[in-house]
Amino acid sequence: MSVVGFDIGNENCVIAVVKQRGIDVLLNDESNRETPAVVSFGEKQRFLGSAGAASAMMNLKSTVSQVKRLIGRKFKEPDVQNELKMFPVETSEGPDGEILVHMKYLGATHTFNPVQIMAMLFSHLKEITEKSLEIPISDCVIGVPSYFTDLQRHAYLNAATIAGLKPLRLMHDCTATALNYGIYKTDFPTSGPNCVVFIDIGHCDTQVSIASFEAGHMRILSHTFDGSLGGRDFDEVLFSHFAAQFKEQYHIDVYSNVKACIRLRAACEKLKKVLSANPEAPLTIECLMEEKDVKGFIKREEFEKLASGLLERLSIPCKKAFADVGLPEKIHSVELVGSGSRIPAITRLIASLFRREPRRTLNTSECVARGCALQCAMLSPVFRVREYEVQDIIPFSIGFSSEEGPVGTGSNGILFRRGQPIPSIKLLTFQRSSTFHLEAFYANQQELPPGVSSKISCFTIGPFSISHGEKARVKVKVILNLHGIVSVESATLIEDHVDDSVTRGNTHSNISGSSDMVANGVEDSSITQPKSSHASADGLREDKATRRLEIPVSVNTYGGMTEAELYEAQQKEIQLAQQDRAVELTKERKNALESYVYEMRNKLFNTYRSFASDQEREGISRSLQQTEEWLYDDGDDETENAYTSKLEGLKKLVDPIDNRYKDEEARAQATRDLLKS
Ligand code: ATP
Ligand code: K
Ligand code: MG
Repeated sequence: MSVVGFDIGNENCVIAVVKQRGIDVLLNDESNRETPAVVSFGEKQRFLGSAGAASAMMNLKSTVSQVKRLIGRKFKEPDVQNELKMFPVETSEGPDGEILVHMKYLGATHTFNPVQIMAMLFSHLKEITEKSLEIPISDCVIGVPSYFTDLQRHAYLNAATIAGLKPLRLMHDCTATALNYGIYKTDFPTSGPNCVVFIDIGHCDTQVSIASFEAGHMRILSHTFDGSLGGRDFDEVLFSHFAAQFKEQYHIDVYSNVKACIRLRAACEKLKKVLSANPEAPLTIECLMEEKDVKGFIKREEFEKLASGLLERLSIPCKKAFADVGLPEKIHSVELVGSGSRIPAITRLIASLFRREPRRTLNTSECVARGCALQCAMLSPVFRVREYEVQDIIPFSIGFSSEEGPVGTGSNGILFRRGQPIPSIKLLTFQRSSTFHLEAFYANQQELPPGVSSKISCFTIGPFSISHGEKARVKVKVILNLHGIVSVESATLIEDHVDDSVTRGNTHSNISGSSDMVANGVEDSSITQPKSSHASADGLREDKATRRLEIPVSVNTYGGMTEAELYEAQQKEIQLAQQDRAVELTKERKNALESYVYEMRNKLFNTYRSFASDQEREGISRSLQQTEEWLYDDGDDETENAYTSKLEGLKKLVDPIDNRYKDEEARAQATRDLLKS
C-alpha cells in the first residue's frame, strides 16, 4: 500500500511518494524529477511523457501538450478557441459541445476527448510510480487549480478512473503547497494565526492563495487566480517580438510555418530562462525556415518592457487576495512557487505589492506534489501522520434552485458561498408530492474564469409517492465534497402519520412543523465537517408517528461523461496500452537479437575459439552475418515472433559450443577450489 501525490502541470508533472524517511520525488525513465505533460501518437504506438516530448517534432500533428487547458471545457469557449489556434492537432466540436481531438495512428484516425488524453498521462505517471516502487498503486491525491470548475474536477476524476487510479482527494495546488509548508514549520513568530501568501506561477496560469497557520492547523483564507497568465505568456511576448524582427530582417513569416513557430517558441522559452539569470541573451536558430539561419539578441530590460502588460495583469489576483484578507501588514511571509515565477521582474513586482521580499522557502517545482503526497498519507488508513488539520475553501459561490425557484437563504439561491469550507454539508427541506429536480449552478459569473458556463448539474429526486395528504417533507442532503464537487448525497421522504392517538413528537418543528408550505427548500443547517455529523445532526428522530423512506437520487453533470462512455474509454485505454506494450516488446526482442549477433561474433573468435571447430565457426559466422543483413533489410520492422524465432535459431547453433565452454569453466573452477582447500 502506497500513498502518492501527483502534480499535473501544463508543462511538467511531478510524482511524490511518502516513504518511511519522508517524502521522495520519483525519477522518470530519463532520471528526471519532472515529466513533460505530453502525449504523442507515433505510427504504431504512443509516446508518453519524456518520450512524447522527444518525438513531438516527428509527430507534429499527433502530439498533444497542455491538455490540462482543454479538459472539462467547451469547444466554443473563446478561450478554448484561442488555445486551439496554437494547437497543431486536428480538433472538432463533439455532440455535447465538447472538444474532440483527432490523431492518426495504426493507419487510421482515432478520436479522443481531453479526458482520455489526460488519462494517458495519468497512466504514464502511474507506470513510472509502479516501476519505481515495484508495487501496484491506486490511492493518490492529485493537485488541481483552485479555479477548476465542477466539470473539470469530474473530468480529472474520470481520467484517473480510466487510468486505474483512485484519487482520495483532488487538492488545490496552493493548498498542497501550504500543507507542505506548514506541517514542517515550527518557527512562526506568534502562536496565533500567521498569514502566508502563496503565489504559484506555472506555465499557463497563476494562482494566489492566502493561508493562516496555527499549531496543528491551517486554514485557507483566499484563493484568487488568473487562469490564463503563466510562463508561456512571457515566451509569447518574446515570440511576437522576434517574429516581427525576423520578418523585417530575413523576410520570413514564421506564422505561416507550424514547425518554425514551434521552434521559435521553444527558443524563446530558453531565452526567457537565460534572461532570468543574465542581463542579456542571444538567440540563434539554424535553418528556421526557407533555409535561413536567424540570429537575435535581447536585453533583460527590453524583455521587461515587452512584458509590462503581463506584469500588470499579475497584480490583479494579488490585489484581490488583499481584498479577501485585509491589509498586507498582517502577512507573515510571501512564498513564490511554480517555475514561471523565476523571472526577476516578477519578484520585484511581488515585493512592491506586498511590501516585502518574497521568499522561496519551498522547492518551487516539487511543493505541490509533495503536499499532495502528504495529504494522501493523512487520508490513507495505513499511514500515520502527525495530526494536522487542513481546511480549504471553494473559490466560487454555488447556488441551488428547484422548479419552484431559488433554494437556500443566500441571495441568488446561493447555498455554498465563495469561501465556504471544503468539505461542507447542507440540509434542505422541501414540501413535495412527487419527483422534483434540483439545479446546481455558479451563482456569480464574475467569480468565474471568462466564458465558463454557470450550469453545474441537475439532480433528480425521485421517483417517490406519498401515502396521504397533498405534500410531504423531503429532506435533501447536499454535500460539497473533498474534491470540491457538489452533489446531492441523499434524499429522505418523511411523512407524519395522521393518527389521532399519536401526537407529533418532532423536534424539528421550526421548519417542518410550520404550516408554511410555500417554503421552497428551506436551509436547515450547515455543517462544515461531515465527519462530525451524524444522522442525528439533521434533528430527526425516529418515532412511531414518522415514516422515513430513502428516495433515489440521480445526477446529470452538464458536459460530463456517462457511465457507458467512461467504460468505453477504459476499454480503449486498455487496448492502447496493450498495443504500446506489444510494440515495446517487439523492440526489446529486436534489440536482444541485435546484441546477440554482436556478442556472439565477438565470442566466436575469443572466448569460444578453442571450443568450436573451423566448420562450426564458419557456419555460425555465416548465420550471424545473414541475421545482421536481415535486421537491416526485411527484418527491420518485423513481429515479436520473428525476432524470437531468429534468436532461437542462432542459439541452437551456438549453445553446443557454449556448453562445452561452460563445462570446461566448471572443471577449471573445481580444480581451483580443490587446490585452495
Ligand atoms: P501549470 O501550473 O500552468 O499547469 P506547470 O506546473 O507545468 O504548469 P511549472 O513547471 O511550474 O508549470 O512552470 C513552467 C514554466 O516555468 C514554463 O513556462 C517555463 O518556461 C518557466 N520557467 C522555468 N524555468 C524558468 C526560469 N529559470 N526563468 C523563467 N521561467 C522559467
Ligand atoms: K509542475
Ligand atoms: Mg503547476
